[in-house]
Amino acid sequence: MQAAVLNQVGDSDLELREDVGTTRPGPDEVRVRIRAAGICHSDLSAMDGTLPALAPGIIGHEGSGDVVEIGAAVTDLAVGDQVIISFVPPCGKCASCLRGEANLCSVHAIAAFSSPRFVVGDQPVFGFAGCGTFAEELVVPSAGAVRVDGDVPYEIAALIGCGVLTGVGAVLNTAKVEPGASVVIIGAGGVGIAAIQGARLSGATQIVAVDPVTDKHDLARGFGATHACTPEALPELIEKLTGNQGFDYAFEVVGQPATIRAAWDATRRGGTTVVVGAGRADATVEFSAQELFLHEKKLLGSFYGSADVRRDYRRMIELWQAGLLDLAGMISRRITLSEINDGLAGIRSGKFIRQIVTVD
Ligand code: CXF
Ligand code: ZN
Repeated sequence: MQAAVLNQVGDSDLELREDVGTTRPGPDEVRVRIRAAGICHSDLSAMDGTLPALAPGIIGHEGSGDVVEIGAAVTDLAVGDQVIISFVPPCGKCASCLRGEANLCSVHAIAAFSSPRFVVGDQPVFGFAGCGTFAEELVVPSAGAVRVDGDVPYEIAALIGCGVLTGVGAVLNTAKVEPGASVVIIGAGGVGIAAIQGARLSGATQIVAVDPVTDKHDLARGFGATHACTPEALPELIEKLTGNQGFDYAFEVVGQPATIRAAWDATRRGGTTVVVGAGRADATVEFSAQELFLHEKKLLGSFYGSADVRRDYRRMIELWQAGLLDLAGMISRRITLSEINDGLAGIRSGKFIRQIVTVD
């Protein structure tokens, strides 16, 4: 089959190969035919070493498709089921799952680094984050393929698998933004736009989108931002909208020290800063010992929207069906697997928020 292979971390392009295969599904695994995959900024982060990825590897962690084979012990999925791929398959039994923090289940995430599920020739190849959706097929634990009931286009389902749930979940699950709140969102890519939509859903009355790419300002307004500005213009807007108090909530959706610090500085005393962006392991952010206690701000991390995919994929679909989430509007363009490098360039330049790789 066809798949886009990262030969070495640091490569700026993926190699499209025709000689890629999957392993046979183990007892608790399924093989999925991918029909749509979204390109997320984290795919670039896997390629440039910001996020841990093994090479050679198949990149892509947002996707939807059909189950084509099930392992002997799989009882809750059948061949023909439409599924969304999850990069955190909840094991259901570990301490995190039992405490209701399924997004923090690391059982399958750790295993993904020791069990390659692709082959190129006779070489084992890993899928990024245990997935590898830039391929015609992949094998994942059954908990990493969540059934979609009803009529949901593959591309809409794919978006829910990472960007939408990460952004909307950060607002609804992690921060629990309340009606009337003031919110600033730093970074208006796919996850940032999803967070803007989450803030609108929450009834926030001030939603400020911050992005250096001015083309994204009108786009952000279309999804519910009440104001949009460049990072340089943010201090002026903090003054104008909050009388220099700062916002109730600041979401950082970039993953860099400067933007994390900017989100913190844009948060009012007693307010909440939420770090959604996926940063480097060796990048550090400075806070003074005094400001941490004196301003009583809450600093929250948000991983995968603090979500439980078994509950929240359905919730996102229902919000979309009710017309409360605009997911089709998030799709900047559709490409094929053979155009993947152009798609990656489109994310690198900040030109597109989400592109869908369609696989027939
Ligand atoms: C990332 C987080 C690290 C694993 C891959 C997905 N989140 C959003 O893109
Ligand atoms: Zn992602």
